[in-house]
Amino acid sequence: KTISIIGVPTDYGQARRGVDMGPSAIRYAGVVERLEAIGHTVQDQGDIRVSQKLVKAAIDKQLLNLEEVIDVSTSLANRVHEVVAEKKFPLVFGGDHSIAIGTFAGLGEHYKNLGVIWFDAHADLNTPDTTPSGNIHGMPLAVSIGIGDERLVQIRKYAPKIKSKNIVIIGARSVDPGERELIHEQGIKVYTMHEIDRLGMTRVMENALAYLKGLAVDGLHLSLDLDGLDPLYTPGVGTPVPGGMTYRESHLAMEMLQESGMLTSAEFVEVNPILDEKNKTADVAVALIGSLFGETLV
Ligand code: DIR
Ligand code: MN
Ligand code: MN
Ligand code: MN
Repeated sequence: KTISIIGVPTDYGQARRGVDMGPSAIRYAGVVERLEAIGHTVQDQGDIRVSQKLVKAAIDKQLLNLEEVIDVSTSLANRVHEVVAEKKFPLVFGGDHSIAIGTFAGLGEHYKNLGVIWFDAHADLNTPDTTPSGNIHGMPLAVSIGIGDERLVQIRKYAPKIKSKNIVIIGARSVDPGERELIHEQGIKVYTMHEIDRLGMTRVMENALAYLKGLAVDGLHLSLDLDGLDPLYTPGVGTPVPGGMTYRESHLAMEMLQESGMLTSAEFVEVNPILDEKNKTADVAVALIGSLFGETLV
């Protein structure tokens, strides 16, 4: 299957400038060459057009840059929708994690029962009522299950985009009180760092994939926030949290996803080259993408 790369150079979902350069950093780290070297056909569609700020002052402090996020999410959703309709594999590069709102909006009409692996230090389940920051990158999972600002929830005019029980969060270690409530209320499956320590990544991934298989998912989306890894390996992120997944644990997770044969789309987000050390975080992203798409050592 042809891999179709879509860059989303936006930083509107959070407060630190530079994450809009993520797509360039990932391309510069050699992602196309890496995928072609293992025999994939890759079409780099370039970047979604992201406009300058549409609204000068914040209207709603619980939903910063709302108009801009709606604009970017709508364009991305339309592009992802087309790519899937063309039977290609969407590989999306952020940009901050608010872009997942658009990705799911584009995927949702194609899958009745999409499975989701959310690899992240955070749960991204805040709402305008629970957000501690007003940053929309902390809200994409809530929006995609139909909870939050109606204009975000209704992108492409349908909701919800995904089912709560089809979500598996892996690597969480910074969860806000409102998010914890939503996790319990919605029955969202979470493997925190504690479970990864106790069970090891092998069993976490075996359990996660068996769980999703048991739900008979008709597609599987990986949303990988680079802050899911320990900041030792991925320092170029806006909200680093210590105690994260190691380089090898993350690779193992990618390899097991590849072996499952279930993956139908993926996105890599929150690479911020301004905060990085010599493009280290983009290099890690590209190495993980290699494993995800079947690179082997021997
Ligand atoms: C925090 C941080 N939970 C918030 N979220 C982040 O602002 O809602 N998500 N960094 O990736
Ligand atoms: Mn995130
Ligand atoms: Mn359609
Ligand atoms: Mn995160």
